[in-house]
Amino acid sequence: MPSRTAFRLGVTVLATTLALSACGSRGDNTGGGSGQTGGGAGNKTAKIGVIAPLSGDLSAMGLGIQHSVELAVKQANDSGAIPGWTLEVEAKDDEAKPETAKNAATALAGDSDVVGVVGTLNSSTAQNVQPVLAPANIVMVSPANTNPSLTRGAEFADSPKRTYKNYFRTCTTDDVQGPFAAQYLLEQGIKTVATVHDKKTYGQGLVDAFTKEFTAKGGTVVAAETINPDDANYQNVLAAISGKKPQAVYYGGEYPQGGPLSQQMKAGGLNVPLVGGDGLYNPKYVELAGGTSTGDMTTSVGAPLDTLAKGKEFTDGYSAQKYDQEPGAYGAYAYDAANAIIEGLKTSLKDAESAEAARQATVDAIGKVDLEGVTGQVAFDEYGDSKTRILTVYTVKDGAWAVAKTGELQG
Ligand code: ABU
Repeated sequence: MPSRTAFRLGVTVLATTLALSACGSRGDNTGGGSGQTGGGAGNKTAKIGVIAPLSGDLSAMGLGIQHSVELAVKQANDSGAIPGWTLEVEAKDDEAKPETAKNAATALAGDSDVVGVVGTLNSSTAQNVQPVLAPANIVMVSPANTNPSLTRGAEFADSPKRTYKNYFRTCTTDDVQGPFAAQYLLEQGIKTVATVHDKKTYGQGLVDAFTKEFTAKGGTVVAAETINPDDANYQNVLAAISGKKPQAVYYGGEYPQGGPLSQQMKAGGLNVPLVGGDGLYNPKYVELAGGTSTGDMTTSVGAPLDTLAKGKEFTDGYSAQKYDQEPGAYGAYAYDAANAIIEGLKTSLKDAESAEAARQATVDAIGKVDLEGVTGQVAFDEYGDSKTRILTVYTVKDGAWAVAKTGELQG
């Protein structure tokens, strides 16, 4: 992950840019609204929508998604990637709420210039967006949804069935991520854990996947608890866990709750690592968890950017735009998602009269995309899942996330 300081501007600047974005100004690089980015390659317009949390406590991740799409679109326009067409980004703030996400999808589906959408961040919001974009034949490529049911249905383990033909994702899934974490903890000699999740689609699914592998390989779950994500105090849950003396707490959820949970664990005397998934992988986790978070762990999708062939090119390009937020865990995945759509548009817009007329052809084209992206190979299997399934374990060291191990799930 690039350094925090490289992308950080003051709160005043962020507030100002968010206010500007609410006006939907063109050519901006802020949270929300419509914007032409880059030189403009032609006189017909096609829009790539973004649906992500652009405000609220997950905006550190959501804005990284938006800006990474803006970067891909700018580069496509500057290079004249699609002759006769200029691409624009139409970003919608879903506030990490399923109902708001549904409204965002409805607005994008009603805009005849929209030909594809990058998003969402949350699996719970994706569940509301999929049924809106599918009948409109708008391709949806998520950089961050990791719940397996979104591509393979509720019976994904025993009887996978593709849910929506217009839905794809560039990240891997929690039925890979949870077991990867379970194997890593067992390798480290951690044989007893307590689990906690936030009752959301992602958190619950991740804990389920972790638990299945951890117990199958000889580990024991000594307590299984849940929190309410709107709560700030987790003492009741911690009281239920502490007496069971777990060697670690495995948390399914995101950093706004995971950070304080870690802080309260340690303050209450439960001095064991909190371990979680990609929803924790943000510098804000360490800020919220505080100085006692050293040794906490998370898995996140993909290999560290600075180890990837195109990682530096991406971070240099992103830094040059002076966006108000770093790319975060999903920036490179959003950039690859946008470029997958752009690759499809090279075929679908070629002889199209309008963006709307090219929607179905875009869905068809993206299923065949196979390109070398920042995160690795960008190509999709028969369910719309990424063919790239690499994960990395990070641990908190010296006040920041540090790489512990990169690899693929074994067995
Ligand atoms: N993948 C972690 C956060 C997003 C989600 O809900 O899937």
